[in-house]
Amino acid sequence: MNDVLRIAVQKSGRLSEDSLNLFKECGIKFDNGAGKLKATSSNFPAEFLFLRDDDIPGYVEDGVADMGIVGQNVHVETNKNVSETKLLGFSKCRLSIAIPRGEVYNGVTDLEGKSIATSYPIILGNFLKEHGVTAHIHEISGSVEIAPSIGLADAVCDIVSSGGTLLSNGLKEVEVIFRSEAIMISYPKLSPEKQDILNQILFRIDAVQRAKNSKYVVLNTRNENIAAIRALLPGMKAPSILPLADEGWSSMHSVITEQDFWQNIEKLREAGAEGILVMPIEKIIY
Ligand code: PRT
Ligand code: ZN
Repeated sequence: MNDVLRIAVQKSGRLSEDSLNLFKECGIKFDNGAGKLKATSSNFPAEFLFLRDDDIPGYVEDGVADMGIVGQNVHVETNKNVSETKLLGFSKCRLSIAIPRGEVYNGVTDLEGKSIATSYPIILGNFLKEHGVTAHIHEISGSVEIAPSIGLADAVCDIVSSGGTLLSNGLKEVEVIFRSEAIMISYPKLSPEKQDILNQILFRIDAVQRAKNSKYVVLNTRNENIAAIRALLPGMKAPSILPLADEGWSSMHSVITEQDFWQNIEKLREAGAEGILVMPIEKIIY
């Protein structure tokens, strides 16, 4: 039987779109039509399971799924025995403690003896323990932010992204206790065949991620400026330099990170670069 890697992704929620795009950008095709619980790729040895994010670490620990994508918050909170394979850079958020806006806060010791509502009792418990604070953790599964206004708790510990939800519930963020992004987790005892398929996916993800951070830059300049411009274009190896039809002019081609490009754009122009074109790159393979 040919091996197929079983990949668990969130069925619908904040991780879904970026998780599915990641595989699509890697050229792995599959049909994730509405309501589907499972899909098989038509061009890669992979099968997708669409699940609730909280269930994914358990499936991966048991080997029902070989690999999965969840937030680090869910990975750490569920505390399953899985391998941490790769951070993916999307679904960034933080887990924070917040208190009613009108209250004074001088530091963690102010939480002593208070009750804190959260869906993350493990991460919160670890934080309080580390700081030697004893508080009552009130575990609830949703709508955590309304807990103080209905008298259920003195404070909350919840996921924050823009901060809008806290604000609209009259709360202020006082401690960031954990920072999270999407992480790829995998079954620790994959067969060599499945590990090989996973490695192929990781290779493709690296190529896509590298490309996302880079731009292909083409510019024209007088030949006497080439050395100065070259010093501003780190490139993958060295820039390609091609003569233009106009005597004494060349075009220079290079790949640079988007950040380097913006940092150097003024210097490039001062050094004599003209007609600068900046193009997206789809994949970079070293
Ligand atoms: O149905 P299922 O169980 O699969 O999904 P879910 O409802 O448990 O999770 P979902 O889809 O809301 O989030 C999935 C993951 O996305 C989380 O585990 C985090 O890792 C990450 N993430 C990123 C977030 C947010 N940003 C986020 N803003 N998860 C939740 N929120 C919520 C937060 O709980 C709060 O209610 O958004 C609100 C705060 O947002 P702001 O922008 O108002 O601060
Ligand atoms: Zn969930």
